[in-house]
Amino acid sequence: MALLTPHDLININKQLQEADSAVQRVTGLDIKGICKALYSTSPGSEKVGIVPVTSGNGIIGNFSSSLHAITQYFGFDSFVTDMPDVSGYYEAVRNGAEIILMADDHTFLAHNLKNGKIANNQPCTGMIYAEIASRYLKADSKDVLVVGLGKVGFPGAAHLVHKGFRVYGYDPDETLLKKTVSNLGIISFDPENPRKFSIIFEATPCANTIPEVVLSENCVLSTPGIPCAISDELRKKYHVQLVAEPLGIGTVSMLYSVL
Ligand code: NAI
Ligand code: 1J1
Ligand code: MG
Repeated sequence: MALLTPHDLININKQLQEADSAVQRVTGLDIKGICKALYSTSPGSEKVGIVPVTSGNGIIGNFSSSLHAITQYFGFDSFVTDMPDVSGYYEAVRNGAEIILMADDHTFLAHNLKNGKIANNQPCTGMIYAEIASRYLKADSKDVLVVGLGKVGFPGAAHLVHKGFRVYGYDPDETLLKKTVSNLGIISFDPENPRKFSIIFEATPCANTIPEVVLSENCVLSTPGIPCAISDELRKKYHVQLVAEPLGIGTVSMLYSVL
C-alpha cells in the first residue's frame, strides 16, 4: 500500500484545523460532530496508547508524534510508548492504555481493550470521507461520483449506497470495477461519456484523477488520497470545496468506531 512519508505529516495541527474548518463549511458539523453522527458514540476519558512499529519499512518519521497530536486535538488522553513493537505494547498496557493505536505497512488498527472492539484504518477512512461528502449542505442531488474502489474507496462507496445515494463508481482496474458494480449495485462511470457532479469522493494513490469535465462549480471533493486528486489550478477554477488531510480524520473515525 501507499505509505505516508514524514513530509505528508508536517504541521499536522494546522492541517487538522484547516480540515475541520472545511468540514464545517461543507456539512455544518465539525469532524467530531460527523463522528458522533456516524457511530453514535462519544468519548469519555479513554486513554490511548500509541505504539511505534519497526517491522517492514519501519518507523515513519512524524507518524507516532502525529497520532499523539491528533488524539490530543480530538480531546483524548494519549501517550507514545518509549519502546516499539511487543515491548511497546507491553509498556502501553502497563501504563494504563485503554485503546491501542499501532500500524505496520499493511494494517493500522485501533483496539479498545475494555470492550474488545477493533477498527481498521482503511474502512474507517472510507466511511468518514464518504459521510462528509454525503452531508454537503448545497448538494444539487443524491448523485455522487466515487473515484478509486480499493480498500478505502470500496467501504466508502458501500456506505453511500447504504445511505441511499445514487453512486457512480470508477476504477481503472476493470475486474475490480465490474465486481464492485455488481456487488454494490452502483453505476459504472464511463470517462468517455462524462457528466458533472456536485459531490465527489476520491480514494486513490494518484494525482490528477479527477478530470475537469466532472467538476461543477462549488462541488465538494472529499478525498483521503495522497497525493491530492486535483491540481490547485482546477480547484480554484471551479471553487472546489476540498476536504483532504493525511491521517487525522481517518484516525478519529477509528477511535469513535471502537468506543
Ligand atoms: P488501494 O490500492 O487499495 O486502492 C486504490 C485504488 O485506486 C485501486 O483500486 C486503483 O486501481 C485505483 N486507482 C488508481 N489510479 C486511479 C485513477 N486514475 N482513477 C481511479 N482509480 C484509480 O489503496 P487504498 O488503501 O484504498 O488507499 C487509497 C489512498 O488513500 C492511498 O493514497 C492511501 O495512502 C490513502 N490513505 C489515506 C488515509 C488518510 O487518512 N488520508 C488513510 C488511508 C489511506
Ligand atoms: C506505518 C504506517 C503505514 C500508512 C494511514 O510505527 C510506525 O511509525 C510505522 N510502522 C507506521 N500506514 O502510511 C497509512 C496509514 C495513511 N496511510
Ligand atoms: Mg485522514
